[in-house]
Amino acid sequence: MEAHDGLSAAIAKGARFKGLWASGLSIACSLGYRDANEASWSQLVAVVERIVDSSELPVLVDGDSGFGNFNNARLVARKLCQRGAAGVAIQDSCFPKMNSFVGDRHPLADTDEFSGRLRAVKDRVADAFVLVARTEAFIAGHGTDEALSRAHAYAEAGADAIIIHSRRSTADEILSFTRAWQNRLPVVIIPTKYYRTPISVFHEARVSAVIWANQSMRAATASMREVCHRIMAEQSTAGIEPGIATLEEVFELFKYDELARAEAEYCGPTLKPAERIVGTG
Ligand code: SPV
Ligand code: MG
Repeated sequence: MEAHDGLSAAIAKGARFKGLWASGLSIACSLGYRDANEASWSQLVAVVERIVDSSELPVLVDGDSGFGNFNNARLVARKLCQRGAAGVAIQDSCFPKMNSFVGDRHPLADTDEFSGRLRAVKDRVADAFVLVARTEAFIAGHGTDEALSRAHAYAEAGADAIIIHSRRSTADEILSFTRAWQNRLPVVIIPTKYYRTPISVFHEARVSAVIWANQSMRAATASMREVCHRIMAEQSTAGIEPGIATLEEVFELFKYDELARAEAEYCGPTLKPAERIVGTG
């Protein structure tokens, strides 16, 4: 499940998702940027740290195209690894990338150059850190042959899994890829546009993981917009109160009760609150 901050990560965990996708699009939106490499790698790393901390789940990070060449890619991968991410996905786009659903200009990186980017990442991170190679071949308008030859090259370069992406409203490109790929490496998909395809079809195609890449961010956008417009129109929050999370729910999500218990344990029962703060006890 997509997460773009500590809150969305904690909510996804509460819904029993076992792993998170630190979505470039959703993180860019939450920071007020466009998904076109406007946010820096250090901003991404800072957000990922919050996602990791607040969920304690494995987090696969959308590393876009690696923020430049092999050197930028291995630097950001190492930083993500140090901050506790479980892996990174790097896509074969040129820098600056543009979101896969925007416009028709999605130039692909040279296959050998991109393979070098992957090898550089693999050589720089811990063995357990997962490297997912993502091909944008279909997004760039190529066919299954190009997607396959790239995926094979990325497998040779040391990728642990492949993301195959499509912007069609049906899964035909994805299924044509999985048929020919024969599961050489695990396949990960992002059915943002072909969401009508039942999950059983992906199981049959031996897809290993499905990323729901931006639905929390879009739900938040719709909800925040509605609430803001209604408060402005109604000049009151009475009407929207029943439809929004209570403060108690929010406090529960972030375990405020644990803080009270920790205070009792570590501050000592005899200390008055002011003494706890200045540490005179
Ligand atoms: C993201 O969530 O940022 C992704 C998926 O990369 S997509 O927006 O479909 O490119
Ligand atoms: Mg992205």
